[in-house]
Amino acid sequence: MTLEDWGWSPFFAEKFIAWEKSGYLPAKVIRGEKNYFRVWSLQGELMVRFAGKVRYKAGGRADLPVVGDWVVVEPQSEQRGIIHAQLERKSSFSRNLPGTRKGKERVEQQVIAANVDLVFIVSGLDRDFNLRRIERYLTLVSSSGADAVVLLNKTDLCADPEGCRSQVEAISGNSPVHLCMARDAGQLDILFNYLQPGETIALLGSSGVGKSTIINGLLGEERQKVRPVSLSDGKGRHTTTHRELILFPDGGILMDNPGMRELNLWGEAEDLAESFADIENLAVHCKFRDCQHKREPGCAVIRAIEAGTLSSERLSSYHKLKSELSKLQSRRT
Ligand SMILES: Nc1nc2c(ncn2[C@@H]2O[C@H](COP(=O)(O)OP(=O)(O)O)[C@@H](O)[C@H]2O)c(=O)[nH]1
Ligand SMILES: [Mg+2]
Ligand SMILES: [Zn+2]
Repeated sequence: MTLEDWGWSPFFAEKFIAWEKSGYLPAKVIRGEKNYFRVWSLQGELMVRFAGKVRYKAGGRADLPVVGDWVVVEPQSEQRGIIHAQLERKSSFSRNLPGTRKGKERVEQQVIAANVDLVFIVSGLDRDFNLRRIERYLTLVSSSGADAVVLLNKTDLCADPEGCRSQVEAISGNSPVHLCMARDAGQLDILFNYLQPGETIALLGSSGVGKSTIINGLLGEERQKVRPVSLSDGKGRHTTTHRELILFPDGGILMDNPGMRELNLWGEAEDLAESFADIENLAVHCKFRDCQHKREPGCAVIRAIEAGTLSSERLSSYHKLKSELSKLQSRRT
């Protein structure tokens, strides 16, 4: 195994130069536990904690290491070490962890994962299927700088998978959409094309859509715990409790994720330009440059809805996500 297998590149090597003489090692955070991290380094796997000063220097939760980060580790024994610093991220994706403090609404960035190249947005073709949720995921991924691929799993539970696929294709822009049935590992072949040495693919989606089953199918072994079938229609149980990176023998890294109940966006209104490119392209033709596409005269977006080329549900979804992002922006400044 090499550092490159885990995604090491000149970008990180340059950040590590400052630490080269220290005798510390670069290490990849591959799993987050409650009080420590599991990292991979050229000395093998280590269990590490933060040095107090890392916690102290971090401006907030968003600056602390997460799965996918490269960190600077001082080995202390064969199995243990200490994190002294975290190398700058190439990319990361975040959500907003809303909460209140002293009765006031507050916003807080939670970095979910770092240095992800591609996201598989997994959706089940059973009761989970929901175009609006897929739009939310696509927007979250476009804020992160990673590319997205949509996987519609459990084709065996759906009467018209192709119909669902075309509905998703209408909202997914440049992101490819694939149908799959993870229960039958033979049906996952197309996904192997996405696995590239040193590149990280994160699987995101509600609990129970089949993320861990997909990973097991690709690996050809039952590595990730999967929810028992008898319970598979009950919502709210997370079998995967930890975010974790898995290295493929032939190259490529997959990240399994626990389901997230609340997926509040963290980003900027401009991020919708990618996930709602159809609406933003229409908006160029609106009569007013600051048209809100609500009821203004000469609105090209409303015209498209009247002509049946755009769905009104998609426009309301756009309004909803845009207002969520604008509110977030105003609270942050
Ligand atoms: N019918 C059907 N069930 C599936 C398929 N893929 C996964 N499942 C089942 O869905 C349940 C949840 O899968 P799991 O991988 O734990 O989902 P995760 O929470 O997204 O990781 C399990 O009972 C799987 O056996 C599929 O293609 N068809
Ligand atoms: Mg799982
Ligand atoms: Zn308009």
